[in-house]
Amino acid sequence: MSTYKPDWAPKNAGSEFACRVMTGVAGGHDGMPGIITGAAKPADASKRKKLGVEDYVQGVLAGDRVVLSRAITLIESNAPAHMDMAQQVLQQLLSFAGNSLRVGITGVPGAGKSTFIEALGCMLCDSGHKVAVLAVDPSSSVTKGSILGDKTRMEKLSKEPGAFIRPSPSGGTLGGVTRKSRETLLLCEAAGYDVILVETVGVGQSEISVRSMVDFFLLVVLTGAGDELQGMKKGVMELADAILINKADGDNMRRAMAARVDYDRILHYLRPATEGWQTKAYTCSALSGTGIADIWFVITEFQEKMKKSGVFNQRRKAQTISWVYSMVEEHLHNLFFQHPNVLVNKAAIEKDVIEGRLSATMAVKQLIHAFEVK
Ligand SMILES: Nc1nc2c(ncn2[C@@H]2O[C@H](COP(=O)(O)OP(=O)(O)OP(=O)(O)O)[C@@H](O)[C@H]2O)c(=O)[nH]1
Ligand SMILES: [Mg+2]
Repeated sequence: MSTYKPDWAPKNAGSEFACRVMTGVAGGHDGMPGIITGAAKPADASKRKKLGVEDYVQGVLAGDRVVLSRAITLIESNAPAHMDMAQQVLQQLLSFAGNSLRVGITGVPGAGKSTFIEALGCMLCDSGHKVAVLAVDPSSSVTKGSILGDKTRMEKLSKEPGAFIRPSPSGGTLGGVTRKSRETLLLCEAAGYDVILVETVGVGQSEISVRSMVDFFLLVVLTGAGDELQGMKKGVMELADAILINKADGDNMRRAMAARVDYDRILHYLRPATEGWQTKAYTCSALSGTGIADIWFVITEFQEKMKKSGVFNQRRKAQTISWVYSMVEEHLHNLFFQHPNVLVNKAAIEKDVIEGRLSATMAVKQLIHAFEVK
């Protein structure tokens, strides 16, 4: 195995400088499928059996995690042939999807979302649930990172036989990531996962996107006290079905309790995210596990109440329909902005608008005309 010196090693350091950076583990580790790094390809990679639509469908329905992973990879592929096959697989699995509780989890970086998911996920696996963890992270396509890429943060959960963890797809646009995450969610449900946890980092658009694919939306916050409360966008709080003040432990305990009162006061004046449900603030320590069972109780109470009132199913139907139209919109948007006639005329029309020779409305007419002429 090759090694090299870390960046901070003295330039002329010899072998007496004991620190080396080793390449990562390539094979199966801790019961997880191997992650292929660099040249270290497992011998059977090229011989891996090609799966047909029926193999995918049966494998997913049987709860085979390897087939599920491969089905998700198919869903994530941008190659036209794969997309076609992925849709055939999805179509057959659709009637087996839907039987889960979908929970979205958002919050600023470092709020403790992953630690919380690990604690909650392990607790649920212990009580017989099958838990899938997904991520929506449009920024990862830029940074090439992934919010769930750091396996060490969910080390315990990844060892649970009842858990399935999938890092965020690198899909480019948020629309692409959203489609892949939604379809992945459906595949996980067909594979028998009855709790789906979707983590997203709090960067605006992705929160709205996750809200639109889950039943319950949880906002994880920290006690940065007053400033954070001031800076927090009202919009984000209005998306949440519960606000969870994490790191309520040690010296932070008292501040967390105070923050809870502050949040509750503000929530009282905001429009709740779900009709017939009052969003409230709670505290927990994802690290020690205090408060995890309580927030799960809140989530299941929500599920029970909303199913009874019909809001649960109504929301799911509305989410699916609005997903259809948002994909139509995205498609039309791309058709327009990639149309050669639009591309040719755009700059001149913009110039005329900026310099006051053309009204905005007339500009629209000209652009649409450019788009429509054959
Ligand atoms: N004291 C204390 N530390 C915590 C708690 N929960 C998480 N942490 C620590 O906070 C840091 C960030 O936790 P993560 O779970 O990675 O946070 P995250 O929100 O997933 O972060 P991103 O994925 O980067 O957005 C880690 O060092 C955790 O150990 C908690 O309840 N108490
Ligand atoms: Mg995280």
